[in-house]
Amino acid sequence: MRSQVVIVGGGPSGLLLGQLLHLAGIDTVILERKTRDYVLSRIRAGILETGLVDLMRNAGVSERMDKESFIHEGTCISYENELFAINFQKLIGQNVVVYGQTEVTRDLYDARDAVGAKTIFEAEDVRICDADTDRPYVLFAKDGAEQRIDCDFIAGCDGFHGVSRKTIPDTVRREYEKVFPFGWLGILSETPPVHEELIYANSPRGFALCSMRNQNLSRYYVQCPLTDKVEDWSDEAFWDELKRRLPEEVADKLVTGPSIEKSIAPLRSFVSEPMRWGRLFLCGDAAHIVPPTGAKGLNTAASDVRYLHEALTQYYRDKDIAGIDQYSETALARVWKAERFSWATTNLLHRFPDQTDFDLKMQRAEIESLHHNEIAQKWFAQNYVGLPY
Ligand code: RFL
Ligand code: PHB
Repeated sequence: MRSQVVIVGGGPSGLLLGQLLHLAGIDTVILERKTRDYVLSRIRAGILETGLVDLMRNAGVSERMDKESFIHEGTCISYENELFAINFQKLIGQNVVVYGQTEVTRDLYDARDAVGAKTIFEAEDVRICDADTDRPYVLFAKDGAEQRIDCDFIAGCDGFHGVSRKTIPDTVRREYEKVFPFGWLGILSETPPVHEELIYANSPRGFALCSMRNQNLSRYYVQCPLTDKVEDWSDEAFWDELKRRLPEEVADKLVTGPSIEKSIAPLRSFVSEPMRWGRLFLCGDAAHIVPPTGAKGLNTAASDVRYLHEALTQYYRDKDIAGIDQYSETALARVWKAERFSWATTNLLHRFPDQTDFDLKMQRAEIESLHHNEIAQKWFAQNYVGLPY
């Protein structure tokens, strides 16, 4: 088999890149380790920056998103019994969009089917070979038989646990990591959201987040110890804990119901440099992870996709390698800013096991400055809606 670009990983990064390259006349094969149903069963991001919304439109996959998504002009933060709003629209004239990652992924799979581009599911034991030469190829097993695809380039869009990053030799690759000493327990429930905007709650019992997918589908999270297991948490225990972390006026309005999904995610900041090695390019979670507090993971993956599809298009259309040569540096410059915002909001809103009284006072002073200081609010708003590409 031969393809101009092999994309390893059929998550949102790989699919969006595939669609944009297809529109530029560049052929791709996507190799996905799992089944399509499995990929679509993962409940993840819910907030899209305008940059990602625009990319979906450029990729011709925005029809359902434009109809079914919700525009949020701001977000709310609570501490102690106080709730305040940060209005992005008033502060900087921009919004974010509520539309689940599952829906983004579904729309992209449907679009890929419609154009007849090749996706191989349950591709096992993917190996990226000779990426540092002019003739790279990818080996994998499908139904027990080994297959080979020769290509010009490989896009490693296979997430944090994928093989692409590890293909870059240790002598070249440098990793930066911070593992947070807690996780997020999340549930999805067919109940109306407690508030029209998201609420990020700092409470003495730990962080909580009230989010949503639509008017009858809510997504809630509570900070929990890494030792907790999903089985330890009944729905009742979850709702009780959530209520205790919200201001009374909010907790009193919370509509509870059975969870339709419940999972625990660890929190981690991670960046691997460089994002290019020869003809291999890393994209999205394969190269970097953020704690979900700033809603930056999928959005940062999208900015990588934007840079990479432009670089590859420039290469094929104009025989110009400038974009390819600059990809790692350009992508990383934006990645580190998103890392900083995600790390800062995580520090601002969570309880840490070793936090001193002084640390708590600092946290409170910073939240108060977000509450009352327009410059602090503008900084938050600019980062939350997404820094320019
Ligand atoms: P993904 O989604 O992990 O997809 C990678 C794909 O690669 C496949 N794969 C392989 N395929 C072939 N061979 C191999 N060896 C392979 N190894 C892996 C996997 O099966 C998978 O299908 O990475 P991608 O595409 O880079 O997308 C990244 C996003 O999924 C991620 O950044 C976000 O979900 C993060 N995130 C959020 N991001 C936001 O922008 N806004 C949010 O509101 C937000 N909320 C969240 C989040 C992540 C969360 N969790 C669970 C980590 C909330 C949570 C709880
Ligand atoms: C979500 O809706 O899943 C969500 C929203 C905002 C975040 C993280 C997750 O910061």
